[in-house]
Amino acid sequence: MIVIASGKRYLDIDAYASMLAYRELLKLKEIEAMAVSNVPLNESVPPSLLAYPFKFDDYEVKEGDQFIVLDVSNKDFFASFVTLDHLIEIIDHHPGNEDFWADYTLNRCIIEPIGAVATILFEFYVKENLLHKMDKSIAKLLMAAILDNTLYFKAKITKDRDRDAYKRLEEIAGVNSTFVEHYFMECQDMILSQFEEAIKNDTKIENISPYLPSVFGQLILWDKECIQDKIACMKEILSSFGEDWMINIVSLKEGRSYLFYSNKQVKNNLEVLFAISSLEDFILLDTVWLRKEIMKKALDKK
Ligand SMILES: [Mn+2]
Repeated sequence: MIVIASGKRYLDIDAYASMLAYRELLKLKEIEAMAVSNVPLNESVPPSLLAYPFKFDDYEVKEGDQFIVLDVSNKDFFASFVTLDHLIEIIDHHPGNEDFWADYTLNRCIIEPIGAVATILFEFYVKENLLHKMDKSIAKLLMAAILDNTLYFKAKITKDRDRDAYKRLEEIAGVNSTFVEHYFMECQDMILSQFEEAIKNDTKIENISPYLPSVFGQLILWDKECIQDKIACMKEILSSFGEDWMINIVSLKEGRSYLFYSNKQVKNNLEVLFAISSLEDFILLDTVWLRKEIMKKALDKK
């Protein structure tokens, strides 16, 4: 049996959608395969997508099964049941492990900088000339994955291939532009319903640069307005991690990042880093910045 797998801690919509799309593609080619995971899904997979008629298989991995791994290429993070001896394929977009796999003989190993693995899966359907047979629900899952992993095409890793794939998937799914807001609002609702957990799960504590506090949180929202009455609560949660903190609130609808901070010292450092000054109790950036991009800017600053 061919088993399609992903990571070992949690799966996001890119892994989820790509695994199901790959299984369905193999089915169209009359190759039997199972999409298998034993870990939770994160808040990028909202209830309406889980209600689609495509789900993971209830399958127990057996001796001799072969593995295709998607959206992860660091072997230490592979699903626990994956064995390297029987690994046949890796499709990923996280850099860093290309050299390791260069020494392995796999049927296929694609690790490339692109917005989403879902885009690569879309391209597989095109290559196999089976796009006309793609189910509408699979198209919607892949669309959600591209939206999430490219942050609505605003993340710097986004390629034209992601935009092209999305456009063609939109036609197959037969949905209009409200899909975007609907998807991100549903993810936002999941974040709000477990607000403290969401902040804790996405806060990094690490000394990176004199320009940044060691506690650095991030929330990716559709509309920053939705946390207006939660700001005090958010500050309290972050203060529990340390005296100096900041949080990057991405507001996708506006295409901007809001930086909240613990005190004047942190504020001053951020104003120097971004060459900006603010009269508000936050710093408003004019585009979306991801935490990893802010970290890189701080590291590059002499
Ligand atoms: Mn991904």
